[in-house]
Amino acid sequence: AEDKKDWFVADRFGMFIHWGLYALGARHEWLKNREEIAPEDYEKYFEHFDPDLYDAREWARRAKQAGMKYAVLTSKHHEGFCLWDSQVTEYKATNTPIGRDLLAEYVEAFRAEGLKIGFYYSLIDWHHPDFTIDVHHPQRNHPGVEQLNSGRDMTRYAAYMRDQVRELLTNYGKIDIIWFDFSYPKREYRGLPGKGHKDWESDKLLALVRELQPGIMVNNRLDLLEEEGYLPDMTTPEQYTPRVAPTIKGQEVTWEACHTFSGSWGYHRDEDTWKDPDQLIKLLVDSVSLGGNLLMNVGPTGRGTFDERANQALEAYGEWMRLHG
Ligand code: JFZ
Repeated sequence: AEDKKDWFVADRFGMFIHWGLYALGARHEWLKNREEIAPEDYEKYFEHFDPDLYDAREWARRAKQAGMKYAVLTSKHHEGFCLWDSQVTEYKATNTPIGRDLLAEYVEAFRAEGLKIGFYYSLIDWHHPDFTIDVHHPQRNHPGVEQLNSGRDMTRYAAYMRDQVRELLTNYGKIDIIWFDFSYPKREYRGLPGKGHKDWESDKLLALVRELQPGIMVNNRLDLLEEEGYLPDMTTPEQYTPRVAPTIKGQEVTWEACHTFSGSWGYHRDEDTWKDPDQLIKLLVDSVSLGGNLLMNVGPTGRGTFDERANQALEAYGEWMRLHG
């Protein structure tokens, strides 16, 4: 029988794209956290976000020539900034100088090249006023952190996420993957709240996804518990490739490793850790030979282009794929 995973397992190779305001900082997508940047200082990236060279069709062509068959773009990363014209926030690309729904352009262009469409959506949000300040939040060391946290209400934030996911899975046609993301301590830590599936209301979020897009692939980062019988559509080892096929309760599972060209996911201009073509091709072969997928990340620049080093890496994949793919 045909399974909704068939295309995913057959396609094997996708492009991850981490793009947001952090591209302007050009030094890691976690810069707001790492440097504990105050909201008013981070605001400059919003005010100057103007990716004048963004051409989604060129991204799609480059992905396709590399042999990639699907893509996953950050609709919203931890910073909270939305690439689409969300009706439930002002913190979105349409309110920046570029003034366009950048996600819509991505969907159209990648679909036109015949690639499947995925959205990454962060459960973490360092901008939303109801998202409680925890140990990874940029304001964790604010002297008035307790006061800042009083009145914040994660149930309102969870409802906001459902509103956004409803937009994402209603307004852009058939979506093939939704890639949720969180990586937080679950329990209270240093007096700051922990976070887990109860805070995200992951069960409701998943039910909504299933209702809106019955055929979609959902990854495993909702903190839903495999011990309690939850089986994700795929598991997602990150920045490492398993040496044996991963299992849950003894069963082999559908899986996708994700890797970066250098180290960070967002554009990082000065990183010296770019992998060479041999390393990149090995990552693909290692995943595929163990029955897994590879989601290879590109972090476009603040002007909306792929860095020359990313283009070279993608071309190396393309050359190899044309001979061996
Ligand atoms: C997360 C993000 O924080 C990061 O910025 C990027 O988007 C990446 C793809 O995902 O980072 C994680 C998520 C999960 C784990 C580690 C880092 N994990 O499960 O070990």
